[in-house]
Amino acid sequence: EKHPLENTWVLWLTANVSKDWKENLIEITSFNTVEDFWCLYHHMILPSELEEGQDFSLFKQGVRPMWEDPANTKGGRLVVFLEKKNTHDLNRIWLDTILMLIGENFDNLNHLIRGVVVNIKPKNNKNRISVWFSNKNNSKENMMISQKLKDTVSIPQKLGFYAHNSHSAIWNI
Ligand code: M7G
Repeated sequence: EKHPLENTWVLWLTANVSKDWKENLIEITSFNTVEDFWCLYHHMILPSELEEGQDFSLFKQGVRPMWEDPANTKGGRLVVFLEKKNTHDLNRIWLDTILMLIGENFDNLNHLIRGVVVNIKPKNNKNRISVWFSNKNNSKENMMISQKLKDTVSIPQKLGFYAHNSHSAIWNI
């Protein structure tokens, strides 16, 4: 008997082939048990093996990994920026954040989380891992989730919280 997860999760790839960002989004697969997650994880390439301009996104079923999805229009994201050479933290934080999300490890606040994205940025930009939240104005709850993630996953970098499509942080931890 497999161990069911609370939610079904969908893996997306952003392929970086078309100029139209939305056309690059490809739904790869979904899972809803612990065993199926590990099976997928062991067959996936690591974030550090993606090409520049590509992203992985893991979102709850029913939410597309885009600002325009009705579940994201009020939302925001917690972002960790990683030096390109820091592939160890990139792969580690990606996996450990996924485990926190699919394991629903945020007490009674799990429903405020939509998913997680890893962006492999071109050129000299830093790579990024972002956790997407349902409402950017739930600052107290979003901060509690973010602090727990920072402590549990052990993220030494400063984290910033941003509205979608904005580059000025609302707060940092
Ligand atoms: P980004 O990866 O969030 O990073 O978006 P940056 O703006 O900090 O570099 C990079 C670009 O991809 C954006 O300027 C948009 O053109 C496009 N893009 C990214 N996202 C997540 C979306 C989205 O959700 N919707 C749309 N329409 N475009 C997006």
